[in-house]
Amino acid sequence: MEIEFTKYHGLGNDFILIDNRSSSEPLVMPEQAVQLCDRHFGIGADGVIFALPGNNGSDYTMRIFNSDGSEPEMCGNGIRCLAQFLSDLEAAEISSEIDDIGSQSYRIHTLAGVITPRLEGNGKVTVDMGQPQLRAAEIPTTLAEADQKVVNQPLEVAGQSWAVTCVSMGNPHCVTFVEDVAAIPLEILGPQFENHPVFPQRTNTEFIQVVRPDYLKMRVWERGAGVTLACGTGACAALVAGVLAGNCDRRATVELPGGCLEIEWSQTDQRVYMKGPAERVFKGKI
Ligand code: ZDP
Repeated sequence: MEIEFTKYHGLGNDFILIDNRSSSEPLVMPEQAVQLCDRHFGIGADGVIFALPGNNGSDYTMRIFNSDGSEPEMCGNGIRCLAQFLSDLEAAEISSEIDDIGSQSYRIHTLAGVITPRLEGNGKVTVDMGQPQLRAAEIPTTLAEADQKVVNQPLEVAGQSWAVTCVSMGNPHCVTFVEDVAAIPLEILGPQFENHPVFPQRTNTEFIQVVRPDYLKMRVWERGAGVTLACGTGACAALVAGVLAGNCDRRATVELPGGCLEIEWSQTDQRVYMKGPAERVFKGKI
């Protein structure tokens, strides 16, 4: 069967998007997703994302397979790409007398609850990422008692003790503040954090340098995907961790290797808002 796909990226975190609106089961299996994500033997991507029909009043459902075939609960850069993809699909379907649809938002059902991306009309997408979850059992991690937060907790990795702060944005994140992110051997440490026995669902791993309280530099090792140029949920987790550890403001720019995201942890509703780009790259058929 021929399947159409469109390639998008958010700050170099790249995804294969599949129009799956006619079926509630993904058109591609996890093993096939691994092949498609391969940068030499496939299309090349950090993950495959499916736009499925909505349920319980949501407009659409998002599912995603990482490049190793595992299925994460959420994906921040991916949901910006999904919003842009849906808008492009809808624009192609309505006879286009209106070329500027302007601001547009979607209620997307994910394994991390309903997430609401809004297209700003300038190539940027703002996402209401919901409230972070901070209790150890919610991350999940065994680094503290089930109902306790994990803030600057010592964790032994590669013969060294790291002060880690854990945050769930629907998916697990382990955040470590360091003097100089460029000096971190990510390829060596990443897998050891990801697969550490204190993280039963494995973990995404972020190293953060506080340049100013409103400007963070981040490098990320993603669960199931390895080194990536950007991670939206990771940038949100980094800011939340920085606030918990007293290292940064509630609103900051997070600079990733692929570019910058604007993140705010709202005092009013305790939700995290992420703003950044989503770009279409090319279309094809599998
Ligand atoms: O939690 C995980 O297994 C991640 N690899 C999912 C993907 C996260 C992502 N990079 C993001 O931007 O949040 C897409």
